[in-house]
Amino acid sequence: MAASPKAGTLDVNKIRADFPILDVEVQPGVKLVYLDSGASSQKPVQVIEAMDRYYRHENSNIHRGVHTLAENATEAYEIARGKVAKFINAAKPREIVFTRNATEAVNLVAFSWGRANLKEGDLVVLTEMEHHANLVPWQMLAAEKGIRLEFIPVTEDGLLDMAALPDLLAQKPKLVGFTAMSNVLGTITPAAEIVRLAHEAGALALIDGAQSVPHMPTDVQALDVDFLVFSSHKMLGPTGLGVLYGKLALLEAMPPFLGGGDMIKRVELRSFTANEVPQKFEAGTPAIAEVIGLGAAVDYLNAVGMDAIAAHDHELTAYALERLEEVPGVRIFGPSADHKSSNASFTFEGAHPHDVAEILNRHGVATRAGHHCAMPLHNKFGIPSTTRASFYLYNTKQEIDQLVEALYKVKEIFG
Ligand code: 7TS
Repeated sequence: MAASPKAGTLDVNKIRADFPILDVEVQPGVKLVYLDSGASSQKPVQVIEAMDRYYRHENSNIHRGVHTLAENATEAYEIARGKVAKFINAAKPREIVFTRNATEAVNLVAFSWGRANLKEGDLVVLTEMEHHANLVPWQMLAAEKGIRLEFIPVTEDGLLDMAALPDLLAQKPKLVGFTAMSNVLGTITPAAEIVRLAHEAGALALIDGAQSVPHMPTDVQALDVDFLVFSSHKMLGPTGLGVLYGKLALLEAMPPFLGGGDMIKRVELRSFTANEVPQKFEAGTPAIAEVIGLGAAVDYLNAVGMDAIAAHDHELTAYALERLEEVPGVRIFGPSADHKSSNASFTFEGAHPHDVAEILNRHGVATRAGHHCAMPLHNKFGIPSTTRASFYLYNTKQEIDQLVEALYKVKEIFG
């Protein structure tokens, strides 16, 4: 297990030893430089082993059996819920609902809370830097219910234009939904301030924490946020699992989202009574092994320390910006290092972002090219796509140097 060093001084070598995949040679003699954690993080042995142990020794369906395995599996699942609750400082484990991913968690809010509480003409405020996950569900609801959508603009330097917020809030929105960290620009948005202003205007606040929760400490009570969504797979946990945090009173007042087993107390042929929160929102057999894996991921992140991880990821980002700026033809998107973390998206003059990523890959450097599920944001900057390098606790400055060296090879090819 990784040591618990002071903030900003991670023992990265020790951490790297916990991630078997980092030793993979992507081609003979070319070791992986994984700079795509913004899409999905790698997994430490502690997570892999927790899931392996579960399948070898505890595997059973939960909440339904009286036999020992079923009881053990149920207990392990609920212990993991408690760990996730504590990780974001939720007041109660019941405020944690497990979903398939962050995307499904936003859909749950839109189609449970939104359908029940919004009517034609009601306003939902989002931002221009949202991932499609916090955009399309609201567009679908807008088509269904006739609600209106407005957007906090993004400035040229990749910040939210907070000066535009008062006018939007004066229109009395019912909900303000925004990302706490942009998956393209890396921008860290002023989450606590936006939540406070939303509440003053009588709106609820939803934070998309898919990028922020893995990279910085999160305290839902200090934020006073109403809903927070995030994904296990971006924070060292397995895929197929997301989290919706909601204030208990809100979750209790919301109708179910998906219907079926586990989410009911009683069923008649033509009617049902919904179960208590959170089971009300966890229809069917959940991702049991994945929840247990996420519990192990949370243990790992806590052992390293979220303050230390935040400091490390920020330091790498600042270093990456500094190094990328040296490369002629590279244009970096997003704010200065003071306002961002964990990723750097860029274009390269004369080379398509996909070609850049492809040449980087030849040198073992895994990045991502495309619109990163934020097409409106790319449109805003007048570009169809970018190449994105993203960083996490196991990355090093030396890997960023390798990225930059490989970019000079791109330059040789494209002039
Ligand atoms: N919100 C943000 C800010 C994200 O970055 C992502 C995934 C999601 C929501 C959706 O998460 P999911 O687990 O439901 O898919 N972002 C990315 C990315 O930037 N590249 O691949 C996935």
